[in-house]
Amino acid sequence: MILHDLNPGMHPRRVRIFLAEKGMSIDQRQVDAAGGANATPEFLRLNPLGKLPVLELDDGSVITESLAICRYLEALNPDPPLMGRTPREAASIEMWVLRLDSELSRPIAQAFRHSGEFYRSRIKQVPEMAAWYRDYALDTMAWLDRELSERSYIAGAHYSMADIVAQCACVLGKAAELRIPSEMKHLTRWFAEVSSRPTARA
Ligand SMILES: N[C@@H](CCC(=O)N[C@@H](CS)C(=O)NCC(=O)O)C(=O)O
Repeated sequence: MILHDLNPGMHPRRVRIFLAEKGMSIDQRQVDAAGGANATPEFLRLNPLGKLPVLELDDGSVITESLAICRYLEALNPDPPLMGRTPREAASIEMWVLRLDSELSRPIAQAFRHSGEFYRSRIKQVPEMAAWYRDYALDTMAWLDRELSERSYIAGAHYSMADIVAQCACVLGKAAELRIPSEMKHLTRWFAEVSSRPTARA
């Protein structure tokens, strides 16, 4: 298997942390997206959307979408479980992953698209859009702060895929001029905790 990777990207980071938590190591190939390597015909054959990560299997087939890749890796390597130990736990983690993907990761990705250096020459950046999405993500953070006053991790007592999704979003937030406000004590405590895991820099 080969993981086609983009080191600074939020979605590829999800997969790298997931792999590290599983203790799995697979070949990784950096794609120079800043230099346009994800827009070449060769890369578009792997993923017509030109996005990373891409997992290329030994039979030449590919899986794209970070969450689908992690789902596949979880099935291959169930321990330690990151997507739930029971049907109830799995549903809860899935619920949080979907909530976080739409309510935190996407707004932060949009704030980054409209303010970050990487997209400056790629799209027409609208500063007001960046500000709007930052406010949206801040509302989500305030909600998460309340939720995390009741438990250690996003979906319960154990670190899970939901935490990986949220932590990768918060890492990208730093590059989009969006840091967790210090008055959000529970979210700040959670982010310090997940960031200190040995896998956080994967
Ligand atoms: N929904 C996809 C999103 C993938 C995505 O947006 N990847 C970004 C990096 S975080 C990318 O490849 N951007 C390159 C570009 O837009 O040129 C996933 O979860 O894998």
